[in-house]
Amino acid sequence: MIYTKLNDLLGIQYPIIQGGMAWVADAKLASAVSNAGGLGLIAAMNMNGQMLKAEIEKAKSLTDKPFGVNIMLMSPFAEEVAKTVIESGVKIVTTGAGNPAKFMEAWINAGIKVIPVVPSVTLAKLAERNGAAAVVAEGGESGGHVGDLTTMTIVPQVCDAVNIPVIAAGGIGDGRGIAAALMLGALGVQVGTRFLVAYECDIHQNYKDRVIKAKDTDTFVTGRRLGHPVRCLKSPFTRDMLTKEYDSTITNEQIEALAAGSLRLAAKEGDTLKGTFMCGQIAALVKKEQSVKEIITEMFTQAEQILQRDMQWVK
Ligand code: TUI
Repeated sequence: MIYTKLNDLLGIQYPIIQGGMAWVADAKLASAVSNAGGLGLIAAMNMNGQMLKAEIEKAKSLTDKPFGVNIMLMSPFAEEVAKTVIESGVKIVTTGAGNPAKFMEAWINAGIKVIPVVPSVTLAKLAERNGAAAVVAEGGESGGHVGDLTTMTIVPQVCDAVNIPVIAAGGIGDGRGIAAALMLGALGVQVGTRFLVAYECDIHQNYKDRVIKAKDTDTFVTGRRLGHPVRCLKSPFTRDMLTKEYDSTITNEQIEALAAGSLRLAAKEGDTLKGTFMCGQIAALVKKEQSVKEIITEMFTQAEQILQRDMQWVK
């Protein structure tokens, strides 16, 4: 059994949290992860306060285990959903795509454990200063909004810089990734891409098929010019987006307009022509659909085997 301080901090059986994937992570996926012994997260990304409240109530009806909410700070509803989590009695909040400083005092006063997802040491230190219970140090191998550092480099640096628990994210898709994250000093992992193909994940089948077929080099990062780089699967549409980013005759507004709605089109409609399928670099390790419980137990069984049996290299 792999047991760290994170198990106690979050009240979970396995030190794994599910990524707060925009347009993907709903009450059904979050409750399945929590029921399987990890920490499930509802992504507030595209929801207003009322929608999020309903999703939280749904999760409460599906699990009696701890679960949390991920707040995407670039969302137009960020202020609104920041209040909703307090009103709905959510106990754990993770944040992404920005600095949560202005919300933290209110969340902490409401008894919420705040876990910012950070792409740098600077933001990790700031989060700790502002009272974060832990941080997720996320490398650019992740799907979705990414920073510049890799998981291999950000995790040990954040571990050295803060005294709160560090959770590693980015490129972790099996037990080897968990074992490696622990070796780097993390006390747990956040996993997104592998859960995309869970039976309990209600994205379009085309999305799951594309993840399962993906090879090592099938993702890249678009949106750098717009200030919000997003790792996604290569497709004629996303390649066209990238080309346009290098075209100085096209304005940022025109590129934003092209991208608008494309995340929803991928997740909900499975639109392979106009959709942006966010996906991490680990997709090639994801070979089949499985239940959340199978995914988590398989990952931890493999990690335990590595840590207990295989780590005998020093003679
Ligand atoms: O947030 C994520 N991953 C996401 S959010 C998302 S939705 C979306 N994003 C961009 C465009 C359109 C839709 C999809 N994937 N991961 C955590 C993460 N946070 N990665 C990087 C950051 C980050 C970036 C800048 C955190 C803080 C930050 O601070 C800037 C500042 O304000 O100082």
